Amino acid sequence: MDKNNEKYDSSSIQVLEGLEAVRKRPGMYIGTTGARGLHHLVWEIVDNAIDEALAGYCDLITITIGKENTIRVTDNGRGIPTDIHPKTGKSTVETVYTVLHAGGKFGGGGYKVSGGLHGVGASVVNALSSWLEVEVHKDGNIYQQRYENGGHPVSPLKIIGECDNSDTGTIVTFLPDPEIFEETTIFDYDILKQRIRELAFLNRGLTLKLYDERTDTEDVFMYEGGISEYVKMINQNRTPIHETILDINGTENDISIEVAMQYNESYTGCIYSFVNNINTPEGGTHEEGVRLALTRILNKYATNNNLLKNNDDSLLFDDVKEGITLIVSCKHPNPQFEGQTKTKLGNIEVRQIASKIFGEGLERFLMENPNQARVIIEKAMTASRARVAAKKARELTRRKGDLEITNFYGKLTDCKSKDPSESEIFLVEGDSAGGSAKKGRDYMTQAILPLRGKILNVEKARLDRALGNEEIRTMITAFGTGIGEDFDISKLRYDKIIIMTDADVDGSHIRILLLTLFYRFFREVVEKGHVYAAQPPLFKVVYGKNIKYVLNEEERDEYLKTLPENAKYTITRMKGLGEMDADELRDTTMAKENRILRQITVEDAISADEVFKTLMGDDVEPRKDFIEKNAKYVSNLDI
Ligand code: 28F
Repeated sequence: MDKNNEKYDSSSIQVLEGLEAVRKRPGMYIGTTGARGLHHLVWEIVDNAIDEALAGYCDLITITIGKENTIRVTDNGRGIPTDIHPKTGKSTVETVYTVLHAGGKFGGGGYKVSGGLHGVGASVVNALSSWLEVEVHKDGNIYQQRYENGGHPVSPLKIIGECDNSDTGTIVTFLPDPEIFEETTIFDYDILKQRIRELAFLNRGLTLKLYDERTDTEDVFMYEGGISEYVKMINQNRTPIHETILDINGTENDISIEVAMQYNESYTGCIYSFVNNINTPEGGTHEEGVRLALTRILNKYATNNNLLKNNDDSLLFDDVKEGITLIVSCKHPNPQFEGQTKTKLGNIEVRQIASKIFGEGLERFLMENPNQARVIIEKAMTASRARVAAKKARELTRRKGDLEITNFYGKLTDCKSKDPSESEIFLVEGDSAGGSAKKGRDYMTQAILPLRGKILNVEKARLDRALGNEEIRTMITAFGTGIGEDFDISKLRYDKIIIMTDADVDGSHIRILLLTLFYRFFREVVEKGHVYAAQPPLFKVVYGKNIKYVLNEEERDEYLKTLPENAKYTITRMKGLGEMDADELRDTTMAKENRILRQITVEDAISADEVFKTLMGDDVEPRKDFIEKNAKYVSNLDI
């Protein structure tokens, strides 16, 4: 590196304002004077050390929380220059710490890349501290200066000792002023730890240590793999669908782009972007460039390998996004931030640079790893098919106006009430159970929709085909919420959606399919607790005139214990829903007074989703294997 050519001289510092302004209106400089603002002080100092690391002179930064809630930050960089600054007539150290907006990023010179969204710098921290000390190790000397009561120097910068010539760096210690931070002056270890780990991911090879002298806790972070290790951590609780975490880097015109990504089995894409170590939740040109390239290159690869049948099949960003974990980190010498919260990168040149660097890297990866490429393309194509099917279902449900006339509700036997809060819909397996359910229902509040057992051979069907199935479409229409982008939970026509299926293989398949559908297209309905499983009883105990239905062996035995010793009773094992008559079905499973419903949780839906994917896989062997190995687990879903 030829960083010496870019050596600062002290004149690149501009003198702007006094520190008094900072103390008068701290919010203008650090946002709040609550816990957030307090922690912001740490980031201002750490950012300066990181700038020195980005310039290539520092590879170790330590942050220590003292017993009295002081903060000490050290780095092993070159040390802040100690020479006299021509404009201020004071040392550069004192200038940096007492002159507002002093720093490379405001002076035009300084660092190429500089972190810190606000970049207000060290002088603000000084202004808001009861005391602050800077120590610089440089040229064999140890320099020191102390400031008190909001940044007033106690004395000029002075030499307080000697050190080895090779020992260089900066040490800053400060105590936040309780008169400014009225809410709290106590540092939260986990807040610091979280961001420090993120900084370690974002700055490959940089070691960041965090110590807490209050509790004698420490954490050390260093990631040789940078953001690719970040992706690895995020995907830890998910199941990756291919082995390699792509790690693509490049630099053009001093703008560097780093992208790490890997797909997992989930349907939600997770894309994080950063500029100069700052999160950009609103995205911007760096993220746009990457999105464009991802869509373009996956389409190109799929087309070249004859994976797309016709043009209509082409993949949209929404398709290639499903299940992706992607981080893009851009380092830019002059970032322009836009948007509501100034967290969106605006520099237009970045879009093309990001797209080119990432696109080339991705294309190369696909060429070199055809097996992984296939898995990725297949995932996107499945998403694309589901999207098209959902669109069709949506279009059909949109024609709600003429529902009554065209018998659009199909086999639905609706309830009389139009008040969703008291209405329920039973999804019943099989026509014969459907018949009994219709007879046994409370016609005011209970709607019945029979689903034929064999409508879906789930093992062969795909989710998108299920959406095309007429009975499933009737169900979607009946819910009233719409699907996909039309989805609106406030339009749900029933407070309870009750799945009523047998505890056998067919029943289990229908349950898995329904839960998977709900999870993918009606997740909020599950999250808000509207989905239930009916629990038909397994035994009927008749004792004289008493008839008792019980769910399982355990309950049966419990009940039998309550009977007199030589009581004469009969136990009947109930077969299936289809074999119960209307009265039995009502008394045991449907009537609000007697029935026991099990509320379906998101976790249930996720497990179903996992099972579904395995059942749906193209390979028969792993599927068989799975069913055999997980028979017990699958039966847990047999609600
Ligand atoms: C614990 C916090 O603040 N580290 C820093 C340096 C190094 C240089 C520097 C800093 C020039 C224009 C200010 C040294 N030698 N850690 C830190 N390490 N500042 S802050 O230069 C001062 C800047 O504005 C430095 C040659 N060039 C730069």
